[in-house]
Amino acid sequence: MSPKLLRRAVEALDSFNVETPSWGFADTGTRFGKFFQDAAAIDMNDKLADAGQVHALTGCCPTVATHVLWDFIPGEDPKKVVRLSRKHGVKLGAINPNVFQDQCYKWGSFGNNDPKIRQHALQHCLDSIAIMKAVGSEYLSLWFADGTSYPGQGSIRERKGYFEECLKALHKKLGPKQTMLVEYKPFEPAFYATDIADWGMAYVYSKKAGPKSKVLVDTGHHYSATNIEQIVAWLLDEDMLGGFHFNDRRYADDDLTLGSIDPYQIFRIFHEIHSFSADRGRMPKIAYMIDQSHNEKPKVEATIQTVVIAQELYAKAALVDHEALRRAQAKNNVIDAELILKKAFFTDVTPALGVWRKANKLPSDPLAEHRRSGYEKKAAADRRARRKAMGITRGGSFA
Ligand code: PSV
Ligand code: MN
Repeated sequence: MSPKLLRRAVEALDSFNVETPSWGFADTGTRFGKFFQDAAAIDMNDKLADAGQVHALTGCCPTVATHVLWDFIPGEDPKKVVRLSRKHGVKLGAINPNVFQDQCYKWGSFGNNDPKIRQHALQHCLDSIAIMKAVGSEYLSLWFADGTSYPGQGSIRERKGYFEECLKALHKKLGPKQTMLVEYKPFEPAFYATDIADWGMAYVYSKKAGPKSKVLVDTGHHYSATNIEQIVAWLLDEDMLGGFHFNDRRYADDDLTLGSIDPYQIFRIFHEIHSFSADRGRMPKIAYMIDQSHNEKPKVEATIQTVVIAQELYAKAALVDHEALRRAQAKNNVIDAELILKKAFFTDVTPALGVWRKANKLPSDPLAEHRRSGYEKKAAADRRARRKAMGITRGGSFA
């Protein structure tokens, strides 16, 4: 790696942070069941301790996304969670309202044909804005499970109208430095017509809601073969890209570790961002977040693995020679253009990561250091004992 490229990669790493999700440290599973890990977080203190461990080792995860119903105790001052996060060396990031879990949302939240339920969902989101204010968060991250599972079940246009109304009402209450992110997902739990199924719908809703609303791209929320980097490029060009939920997928919303299936795709996404920044002379403001739930991998390890691969791919994408690419494109030199991307993708950025970690007084191999630290073992023993004391039994017949 030439000194020039090394410098470029290190500079890119300086500007890259990624948010960890509180829910990624707790018990999760599939709809077929859960396989528990002793080290899984029990409460918010555990989740923030785990997030703190990831940040201490990687140096680029200073914030943690929270889910309102899973992380905040109703009636309790949210600042308590802020104090807890400080104790673990992290800050609170995006606030995720939850309008999908309560029984009242069987027929939807913002898309429900009952105005009382729509109002109830809206109030929860407004309460979430109050939490944002209390904890100093910049992002309200919205995902809706709304949709219909059978043709004819609901009026697609009427539901669209309900969504527009509610999102507009919500947008009105955002503070000057607050942004709402609208996430889309093609299916699940709705199987016929999800109310925000793709980036176009999220874009239209955001545009109608107001300038503080942007689109959130969850990399797992696309059909196979969707060209996600093209969506990213369009959203960037329209100044409508607000953030990412990173994960990888093979079939549906698999929540696999970023880059485990298709690292080149994530590289191409980052390339669009670097290319936009090279053309416009400014890096767009994007909230990079992880949205993964691990059932088989140890959760903290999987999160560290994700962060490290995200840094690697971001640094590799920073190495693309934009001028050479432009020249090749101008001449319609397809092979050279493609090879320019491949060259950056296949460059070993380990030296740059090493320099960046050393400069930031971080371990050269965060995953190895985590394993060496014995954190997982200690957390497992502590959390096993606490579960026992609390009378929580989660094992099967061999427990
Ligand atoms: C839904 O699949 C999603 O991607 C949303 O971002 C949720 O907030 C998150 O997963 C956690 O369930
Ligand atoms: Mn998501």
